Amino acid sequence: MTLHQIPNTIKTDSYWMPFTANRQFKKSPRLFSSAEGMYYTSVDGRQVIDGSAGLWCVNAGHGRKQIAAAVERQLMTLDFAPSFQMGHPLAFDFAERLAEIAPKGLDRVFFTNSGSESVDTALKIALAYHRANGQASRTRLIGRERGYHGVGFGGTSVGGMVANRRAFTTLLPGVDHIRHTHDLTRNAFAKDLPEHGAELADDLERLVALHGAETIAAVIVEPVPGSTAVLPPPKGYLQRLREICDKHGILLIFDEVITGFGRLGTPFAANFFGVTPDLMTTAKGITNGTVPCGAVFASRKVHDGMMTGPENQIELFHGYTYSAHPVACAAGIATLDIYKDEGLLTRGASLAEYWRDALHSLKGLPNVVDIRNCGLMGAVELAPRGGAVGARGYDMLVECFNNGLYLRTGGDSVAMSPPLIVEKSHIDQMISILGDAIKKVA
Ligand code: PXG
Ligand code: PLP
Repeated sequence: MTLHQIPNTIKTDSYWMPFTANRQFKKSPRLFSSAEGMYYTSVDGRQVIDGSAGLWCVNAGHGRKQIAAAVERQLMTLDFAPSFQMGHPLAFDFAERLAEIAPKGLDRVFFTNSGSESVDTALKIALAYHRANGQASRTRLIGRERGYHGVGFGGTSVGGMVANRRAFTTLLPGVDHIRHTHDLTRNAFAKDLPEHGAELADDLERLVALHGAETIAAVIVEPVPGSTAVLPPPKGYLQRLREICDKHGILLIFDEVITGFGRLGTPFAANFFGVTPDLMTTAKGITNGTVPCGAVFASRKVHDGMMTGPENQIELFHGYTYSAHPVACAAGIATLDIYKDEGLLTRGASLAEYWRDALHSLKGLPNVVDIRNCGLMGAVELAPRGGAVGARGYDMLVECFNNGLYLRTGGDSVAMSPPLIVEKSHIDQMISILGDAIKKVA
């Protein structure tokens, strides 16, 4: 087989791939066939280091036998159980285990199957909570420019990545957005959190003045946006957002689908920033990426605020066939065991400085206009090639893959966030391949 050639037994026509340039991809597919620890193996037998923990989800590294064993056991014991007006013990155990590691006060857990479902669930809980508490006029949902909150209609509506919205026309009514915090003029090459921009949180005051606080249900932000290539919040920004929400009775939702489960060197970004939201959406690392699962963490205030009507009445008319799927719960509990035994929810803290310095060593290479880092998340932004936004980014993806590094690209930025089992030698390897690729695509 030549490089990346796929076995000719694989037909590529039927599979309509997500978030992929299908026709371009199928002319020269990039395929993985197995994975272990920090490495994928490509179908042509090469080791490719996983710079992005799969899609920011394989926090404990690949091929964890403990999770596989738990999944197999569960499938043989209780393959499925209904969770509407019925239950199974593992769901309660998993929720208790999650509550133990949750930011203080966020210990009520609603299960979903993905980040997108977690986001739509949290938005619906926010609306229902206000209605249950006599504030039915609070129907507006506020997102942020450049935000990514998955692909449901709710998440797409509050999301702020233009390409993800444009084709889908009007989306939800009554949604507005605060400004993003990306500011190359003032903050380029900032290490960790940028100095400038806390005042951008005041943009929420502008929307309050425009719409009236009594119409706003919730604000949703990623504490550190991931999909727009890692945009750490300016110092003090999230604190200020929390204060403004409190002042106006607006619920604050942190979308921690990426930042949850140790990516910043703390269990959640809420711990990292010392700011507690009212609702927190998670997925991905909750099962180490093995079995689809997500969870919304709610404060006692929100949860208890919904437990009001007659006891025989369903409090929240919402849920998924696969909410608290037994196999996902088994995988999740095994994952939490690994995180605990190996200290992975805080391990990133001991490597963050090394990660930061390694990334910033790329400053000065051709076309590098910004480097950003926070915990074990990092990004390098490249200037677009004249007239072809995204072309250089795509070339980076291909060049890195050809040379043994898998990473994510968005536009002309590359983003990396390795499994939390990463060693310094792995970081060196990633940065070396990345640096060579930057020079190559110059
Ligand atoms: N919220 C946030 C903050 C996310 O990052 C979702 C919601 C949606 O999760 P699901 O499980 O429905 O995909 C995400 C997902 C990338 C990339 O590399 C990011 C995500 C997914 C795939 C790729 O930018 N984030
Ligand atoms: N569509 C139909 C026809 C259904 O019956 C259901 C669930 O019963 C759904 C969609 C929702 O599926 P899920 O609960 O897996 O999200």
